Amino acid sequence: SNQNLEVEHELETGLATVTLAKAPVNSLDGEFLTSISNTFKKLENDSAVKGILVASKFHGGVYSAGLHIFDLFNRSDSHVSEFWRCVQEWYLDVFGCSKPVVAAINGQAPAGGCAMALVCDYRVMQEGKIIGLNETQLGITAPFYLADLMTATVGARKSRLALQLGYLFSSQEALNAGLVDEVVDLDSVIPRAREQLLMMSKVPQPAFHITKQLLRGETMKVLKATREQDIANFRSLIQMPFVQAVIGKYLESLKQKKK
Ligand code: CO8
Repeated sequence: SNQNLEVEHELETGLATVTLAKAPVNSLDGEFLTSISNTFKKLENDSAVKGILVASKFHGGVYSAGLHIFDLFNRSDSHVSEFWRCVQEWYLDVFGCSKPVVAAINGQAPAGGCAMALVCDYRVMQEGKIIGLNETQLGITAPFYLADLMTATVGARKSRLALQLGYLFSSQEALNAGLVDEVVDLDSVIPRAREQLLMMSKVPQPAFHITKQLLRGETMKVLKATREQDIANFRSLIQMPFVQAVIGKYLESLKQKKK
């Protein structure tokens, strides 16, 4: 554990809780993504761990505000490339985790925050929050491994509309679309997520692991084979002056909101 990430182990059940604790909004910069990756690598290899719950320290506030936008604004090609490599690594380690993983979405979950929830096996969300892949609103796009996951989760038609518009769902809309599995009041988010995780952890684990691998292996294989191309695609989009201008405006609007 480091100060941005708390990991607790329940000895009797084998459940681990990963708490995202990077103030103020769990924005995912390269270092934070890497510490999440490394934590998942350890949990994957620890045979005492039977399941992983992912929650935010900012209970009732923000689950994760997504990628750290400052890593996308006015940065060198090499910075953007290395940052995107961390995003890929994070995806491979969390999406690729063979153990049951449940998201306790106890706050807002735009963009990468939604991605953090989508890579899990089950999602319990707090009522009255927002979730979605709003990338196009920032002038960028969700990579194929995230867009495909959205489609696999909510179906082709809803995914197409949501990705094109960069639509943010309310908790209730997310439930109706199947983007999350349950919507509950704040105090029930973590207990319900834990109950579901406990149930998943009791499925005979080799069967669980193989099934997860069966469902996710193809995406993993394609991403592993196309990492450099994916980085080059993202970098060339992000470095367009027009896109930089959109991101700059978006950062301005985040600041304006305060006044
Ligand atoms: N990165 C960096 N800083 C951020 C981010 C962010 N994503 N979001 C918020 N902050 C900062 C704010 O600027 C503010 O800073 P300061 O206090 O210095 O002014 C502070 O965090 C608190 O933010 P708010 O005052 O806005 O807090 P609220 O509780 O009112 O709102 C929200 C929280 C709803 C999360 C709101 O901040 C928000 O909408 N943020 C932007 C969310 C967003 O659009 N993120 C997109 C990032 S791009 C992305 O994630 C692409 C993913 C691609 C796929 C990756 C996986 C494969």
